[in-house]
Amino acid sequence: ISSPTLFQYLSDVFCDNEYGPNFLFVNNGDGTFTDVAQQAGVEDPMQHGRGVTLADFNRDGKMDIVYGNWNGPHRLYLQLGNNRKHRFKDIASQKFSMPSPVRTVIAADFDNDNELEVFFNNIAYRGSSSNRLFRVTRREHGDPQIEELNVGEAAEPEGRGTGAAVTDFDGDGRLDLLISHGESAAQPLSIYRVNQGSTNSWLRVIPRTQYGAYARGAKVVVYTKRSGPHTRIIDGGSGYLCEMEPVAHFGLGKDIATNVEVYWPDGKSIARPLEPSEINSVLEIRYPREEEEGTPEIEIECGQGFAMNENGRCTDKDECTQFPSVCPTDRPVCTNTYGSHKCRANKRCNQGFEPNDDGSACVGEWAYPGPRYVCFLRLQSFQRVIVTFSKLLFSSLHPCTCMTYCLHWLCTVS
Ligand SMILES: [Ca+2]
Ligand SMILES: [Ca+2]
Ligand SMILES: [Ca+2]
Ligand SMILES: [Ca+2]
Repeated sequence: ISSPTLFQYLSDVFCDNEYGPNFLFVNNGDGTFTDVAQQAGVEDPMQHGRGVTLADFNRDGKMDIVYGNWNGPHRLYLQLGNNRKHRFKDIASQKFSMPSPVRTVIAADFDNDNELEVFFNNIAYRGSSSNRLFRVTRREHGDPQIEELNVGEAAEPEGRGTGAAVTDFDGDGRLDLLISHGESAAQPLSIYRVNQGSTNSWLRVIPRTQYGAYARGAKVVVYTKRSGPHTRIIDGGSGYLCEMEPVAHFGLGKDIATNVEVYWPDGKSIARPLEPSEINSVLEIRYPREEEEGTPEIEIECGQGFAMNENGRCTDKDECTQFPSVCPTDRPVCTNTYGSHKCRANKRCNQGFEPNDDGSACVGEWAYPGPRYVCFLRLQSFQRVIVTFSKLLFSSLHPCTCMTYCLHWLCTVS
């Protein structure tokens, strides 16, 4: 899959390989590429990759990689690194990663609720194998949450699915799902429509090249009032044995889209505000003429946590630098985050831990909402460390049975 994965506009190449490690070729910008898959943690050398696609699940502007492995664990790699160091972390849940005879993988907002879904098309080649659907919900201070959804009739447990794609066939603003079958048995095509989210807003953006063709390799960012920036790639072909439409489809839920930015692979870019009349429509974006490239003449609203920079593009506001007294005196340590910032107490903690909000204890770096388990680690020296975990993380399991480093913890519900 070829797209601006690691940088603003240059196209990198990710190869989800069978029989051998994956490649992640970083575009050096001078016609050469360097494979950084191993350093980035996406080599996965023992698995056989099938469908792959890119999406920004946590809306931090960095593209994340999701792919299925043939009868192996499926991956959802969140991009963590910065411009110099590329690093990914697999956040796939147990259910999400469950091995299956997978073919195409699609990431799209099927119900236009603002959060992305991941669809796995499985082939029933030795007994039945249902297709599956997961919603990946962004969380402000934590990794996205993954939940399995009912895929309805599109489960096709006996389907010999070999490829799938999305587009809006009937023009109602909701993506429809097309699944092709064959290879090991002749079956007709199927097309599914989503029966949820009809009241949610949406926007479809089609960037063009200077010659009027679909701009493969372009990146489209839509800024919103409340849910931050939503990024889509017009990729050069994702899925498996198929290719997605060259359209950036945005589900907006009840949020309001304020402006759109498009980055072409040659470095050209454009930013312009969105009119309320343009919501729920298909927007064509021409390749910019010289004079259109600079700062837009009309004021752009970037939404909460973002501000317009000198180039007229929306960027994260560094609250810690811009407003040195943004944090209260009992939590004076400010850390800038994408679209927001964090304040914490001035307390020193061991690696992997951070002070809790009032600075009275060191807690694990995860911050989950909801009920919490308090775990005590009993070391030989009788040193006691407290860490809090959410119930979400453990679901029905005993809070300390599911994580290896938790084996020696004693837990109580706080
Ligand atoms: Ca991301
Ligand atoms: Ca959704
Ligand atoms: Ca539709
Ligand atoms: Ca910020």
